[in-house]
Amino acid sequence: MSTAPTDTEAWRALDAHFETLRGLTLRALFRDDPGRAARMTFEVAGLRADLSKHLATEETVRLLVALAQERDVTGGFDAMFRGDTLNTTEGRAVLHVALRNRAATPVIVGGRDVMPDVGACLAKMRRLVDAVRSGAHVGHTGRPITDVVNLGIGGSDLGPAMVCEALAPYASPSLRAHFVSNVDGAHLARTLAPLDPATTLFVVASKTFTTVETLTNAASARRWLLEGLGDPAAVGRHFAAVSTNHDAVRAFGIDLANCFEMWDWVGGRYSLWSAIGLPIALYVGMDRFEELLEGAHAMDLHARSAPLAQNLPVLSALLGVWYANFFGWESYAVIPYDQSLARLPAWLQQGDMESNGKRTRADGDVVEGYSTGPIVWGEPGTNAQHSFFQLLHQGTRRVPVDFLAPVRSHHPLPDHHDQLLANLLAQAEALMVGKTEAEARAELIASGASEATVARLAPHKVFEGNRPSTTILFDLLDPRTLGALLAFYEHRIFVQGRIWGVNSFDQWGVELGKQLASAVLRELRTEAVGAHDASTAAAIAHVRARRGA
Ligand code: G6Q
Repeated sequence: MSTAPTDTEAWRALDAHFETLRGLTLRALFRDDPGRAARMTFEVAGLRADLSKHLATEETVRLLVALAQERDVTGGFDAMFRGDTLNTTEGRAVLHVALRNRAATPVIVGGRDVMPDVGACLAKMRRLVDAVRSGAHVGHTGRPITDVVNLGIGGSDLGPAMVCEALAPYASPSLRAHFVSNVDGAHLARTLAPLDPATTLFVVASKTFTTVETLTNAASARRWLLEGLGDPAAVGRHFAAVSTNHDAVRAFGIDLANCFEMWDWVGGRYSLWSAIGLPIALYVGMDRFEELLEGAHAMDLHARSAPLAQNLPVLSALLGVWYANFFGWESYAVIPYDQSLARLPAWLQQGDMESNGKRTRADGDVVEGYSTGPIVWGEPGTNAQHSFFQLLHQGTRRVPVDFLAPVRSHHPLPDHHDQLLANLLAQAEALMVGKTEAEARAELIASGASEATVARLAPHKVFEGNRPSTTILFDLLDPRTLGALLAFYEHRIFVQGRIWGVNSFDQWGVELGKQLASAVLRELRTEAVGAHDASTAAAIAHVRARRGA
């Protein structure tokens, strides 16, 4: 979608509409409209998403949907699902949805249906997964595999790591999953310290197989394995790879029989549904992995076919645009009341900020007069309540929140889950209704405070309220539900990118980091001198001198 969204009629109407809403309160919206909660709650693919606690009237929603129409969000979904080259700067289709196309209807890229390749890759994954989990695939010394270590970074790490943690209740008790991403040697060394090379399987996950962090970790992992087992032939039974770059995989010494296919039409941050999900499948089994795909597919069907005004990812995305662009709010918090979703904010941070953190539009023009992707952050509740919720309740900044929780727990210890849910529901309500000065005074008086204490403390106990949130509840965090939840966020990102007119599928800012480090690395290791500012040059000289010392 080219052109600026600010040039649309709907944007101008939203600007004018925003002015009419000054003084709007959520308390009043609920008081005046008994049907609001029911009307703005959506049940999709096992998720129950309540969008009623948002600063939006029916007219706001109507205008936001008109914006989605003007930006042709439906056409965007059609183009994505059809395999059009949406990633224009890299000349690629964007087809993570094909990876979970459980109907296997043809998806044509470059004149060729990609679905047989997707199916073949899943079948190959199943063979290795079943063999490892059944004990048929043993290590070099004949012992079964007990530990899988994924070596990958960014999109080749965050998704699988997050999903493995989330689906731990479904894991085999005899197989552990570990994730090493950072080139900081501590990450690999600490992970390997308690492991036995004879029972460890490494998965080198790198779409390009050129990422220095991953290749450095893989080389050290291979050394560790060979030191432990003493035979170069051991690599064959202890290393698998996921990559588009088969030559580099072979050159590393990994048998192509253990190399799993990736395609350039899958972006790294959208790749957990591909063989990048191999550690997930090893950890929870191939059937569970396919259930994850099915959940995502259910959300795909909804995103593609539900009318815009009933479309959950579309509406959630539009509310995000409403806050980012009309209220000028810069961040967005995601708070899972579920410890096993602890890594969800990190995964979403990459998905959202790497996709929509852009200041050049897809048509090549610089974004002017509006902001694009917000800052995404979060931590699990209730922990977050004891750290940054102060700012959410009483800070000068406004941060819309997504609250997430399962109604039932995999760990039903007496009291725990009721407390968890009660906290979530109370927090969402408190953010919305706040506490007036009169209410704060009344509370203090009821507690027996003196007149002077009431006067002194009441202003500090005022909560402005009117702070919006979405609450997403689901029955249990199972693979299907998780798949639907993650696909919901992916589509939300897509819709926002479409509104803002950016290419959500390239990442030149990440590429820059890869180039910059290599020049400095050369200078740290040799006498080479590069052209740097005085501060960087001094830091390089300091490191060289200290290391020399
Ligand atoms: C994701 C990004 C980035 C990428 C990593 C790892 O969309 O492109 O996070 O996933 O840089 O890349 P490789 O998989 O090629 O090692």
